[in-house]
Amino acid sequence: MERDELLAAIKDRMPEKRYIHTIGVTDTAIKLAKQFGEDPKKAEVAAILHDSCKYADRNWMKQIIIEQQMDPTLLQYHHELWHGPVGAYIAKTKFNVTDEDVLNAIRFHTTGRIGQSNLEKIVYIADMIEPNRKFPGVDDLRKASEELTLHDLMIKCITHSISFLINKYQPIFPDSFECYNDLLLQKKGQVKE
Ligand code: DGI
Ligand code: FE
Ligand code: FE
Repeated sequence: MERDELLAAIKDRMPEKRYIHTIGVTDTAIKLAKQFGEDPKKAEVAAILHDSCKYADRNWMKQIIIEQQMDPTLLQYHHELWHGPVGAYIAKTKFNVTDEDVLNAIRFHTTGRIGQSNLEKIVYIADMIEPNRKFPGVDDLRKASEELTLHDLMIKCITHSISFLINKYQPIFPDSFECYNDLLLQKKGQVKE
């Protein structure tokens, strides 16, 4: 499916504000993909579909997680974490997305994970820094997006997310910690000691 067709299909699944966020994420993801030498078409599809299940019924999502044998740990954590994995399932079954990298970018856009691809990083970052986002520190992240490597930018973004949750005494999903550790360990591997 093409951009306009996909956008029309997701528009009914969310309030206006979320649709505007989705367009912001899409444009930012395309820009980052071009900047970091990744496929802008893949970034576009993943970004358009990333929040398609943000407003899906909680019990229905729970059922999909169980039926599709997704990570059962998800059910122990906040239901906010379910719309990524369930969104990837809908991307595959309803929107006929077959590219595993695109599906993973949707699946892990909220938490990140160990061994993220560049496309996964791009969608995670675009979701945080798109122009409609307003939170303390977002301008610093936007500025960093013009200066840092994709790897260092991802470190900065996931550090911000984890710190934010820790400051609110929220549990952190294991994939997020694993993502953070993995990024830092990879970096350490590059440094000569
Ligand atoms: O869907 P968006 O709002 O565009 O952004 P998102 O998919 O990154 O979801 C953000 C929400 O998910 C936000 O309320 C924080 C929450 N979240 C992200 N990672 C974790 C988390 N909540 C918990 N409890 N644990 C996490 O690891
Ligand atoms: Fe999301
Ligand atoms: Fe989002």
